[in-house]
Amino acid sequence: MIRTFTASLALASLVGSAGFAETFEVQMLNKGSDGERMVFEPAFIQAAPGDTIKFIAADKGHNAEISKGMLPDGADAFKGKINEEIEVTLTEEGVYGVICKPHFAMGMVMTIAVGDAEVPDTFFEGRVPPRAKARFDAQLENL
Ligand SMILES: [Cu+2]
Repeated sequence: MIRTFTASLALASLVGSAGFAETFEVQMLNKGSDGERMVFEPAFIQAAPGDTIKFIAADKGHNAEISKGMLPDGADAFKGKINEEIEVTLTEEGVYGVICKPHFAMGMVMTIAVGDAEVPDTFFEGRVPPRAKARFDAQLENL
């Protein structure tokens, strides 16, 4: 009896938290509303574990993928194809660095913070072009 009761409670809390999960939409654009070229908009999202991010191919020629190593331990990387609209649900707390592969050097990057996120020391360990680094730095100011 007790075990059954506990299981029902756990299920109820799962259903409850799923009910509050949010979906954020990110536009992949040749030109942002501030006039900047090759951008994800918004460029920074604060999400909660279990929230979904949907990348919209508003303009052609872009993709969304995790930059190598820029994700929390235990999280799954994702990699969209060019012009592909993808939806990813992020369950691990931490900082996720997303890039558009064709425009990485032009600084087409964005940051997603999930839960109580801190930037790990290893975040910039991989190859990050200067313009991408500058935008990441600005986005990380939000933390
Ligand atoms: Cu792009």
